[in-house]
Amino acid sequence: MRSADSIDVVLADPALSTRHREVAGKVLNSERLSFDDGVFLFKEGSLAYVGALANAMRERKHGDNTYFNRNFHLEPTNLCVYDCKFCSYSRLIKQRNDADAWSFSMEDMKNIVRKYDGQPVTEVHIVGGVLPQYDLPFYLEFFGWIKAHRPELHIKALTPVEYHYIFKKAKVSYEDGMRMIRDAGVDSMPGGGAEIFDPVIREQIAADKCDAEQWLRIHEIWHELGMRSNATILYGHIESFEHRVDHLERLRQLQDKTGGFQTFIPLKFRNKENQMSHVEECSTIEDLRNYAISRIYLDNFDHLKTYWPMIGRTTAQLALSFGVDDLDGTIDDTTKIYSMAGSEEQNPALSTRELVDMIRRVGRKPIERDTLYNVLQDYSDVVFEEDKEFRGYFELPVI
Ligand code: V47
Ligand code: SF4
Repeated sequence: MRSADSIDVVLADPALSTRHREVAGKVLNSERLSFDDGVFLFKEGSLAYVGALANAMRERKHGDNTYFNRNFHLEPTNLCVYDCKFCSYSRLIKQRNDADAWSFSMEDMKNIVRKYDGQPVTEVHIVGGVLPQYDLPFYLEFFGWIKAHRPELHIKALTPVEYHYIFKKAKVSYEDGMRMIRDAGVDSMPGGGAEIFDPVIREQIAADKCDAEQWLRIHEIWHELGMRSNATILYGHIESFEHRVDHLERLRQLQDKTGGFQTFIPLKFRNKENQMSHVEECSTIEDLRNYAISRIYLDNFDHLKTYWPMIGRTTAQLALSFGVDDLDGTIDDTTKIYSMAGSEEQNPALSTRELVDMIRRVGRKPIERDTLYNVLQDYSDVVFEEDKEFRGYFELPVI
């Protein structure tokens, strides 16, 4: 159902309150929602209601375009000096599971990059645990090596959590450190480490790493250098709806100031192999509501991404009708953080054909992008070799 039809159905409900109509009117007239509107949506917005509004906004911004890229992930280590309660890499969890610990050497990391020589990937996503040996000189050397080895490969690397740690250790300011990282070849920053900005909740789940102000400041400096980054939220654990809106509000304010964020990625809390296993995971309905309200509230973010290995392919497809316009990537993966935490996909890798197929099956238009959202290829009319003999199912074009 297209957005115009679904909104008509929702607004035709005579039981819809005046407040629901007022908030819907704001969204449909491209007016900004207040903090209270955001909380209202979380508390009183049914899936159909927030979904119809988010879909309208998604289609206003992107039509049916659904973006993906071809990337690989590199995690230097799954050991960490920090002790985030939700994380299977935390030092306390790792002491119990020494057998599956790894820490790659410089040469190991170069070999992982070399493995993709000649393959059509456009991005390497580098993020992992925090350890003293992965310091500023180590990363400057590694980034410089990647750029010399494969200059066109986009390096999306490290979060304010790592940067805060390595700059402090090297005794350099955030400003100088970010300039050094940029000059060494880092092209953009992924969105991790944001978790929940509220200090009380952050203290309980991610006590000792960089705080909200430091996370936001590092992104701000990066944007001031003319660079782009992403943002995330870790939701569905012990936070309240007010905490979620507070998180979105802080991001929206920084985006007003710098315009440097490209995409927002809600990350669903998973409860395996961590110190929060007693906390129940939220439902798929809550996942979709959270995507939708994020889309509606973050009016100054161009893109909303679902990270399919974490949420699973089916929910990722559903999310494309609840505000999401980006499916991340083919993600040939050495990543373990999500599979250990109980994500839907244990060996996350999808071919381009499979990703394109996932998007087409729900009636959207697959567009391959680079990390900065330049369009590389529109797959609307592309017929893959494997599909030539195959006729007769769902939205795949009849050949
Ligand atoms: O910050 C750790 C999360 C994040 C769990 O920018 C968990 O394109 C859920 O930020 N349950 C890192 N989440 C990953 C990340 C990311 C992923 C994909 C794309 C991009 C991008 C960024 O992973 C951490 C943390 O919030 N995480 N443990 C867990 N148990
Ligand atoms: Fe370390 Fe990041 Fe895990 Fe926290 S979330 S323990 S900083 S790897």
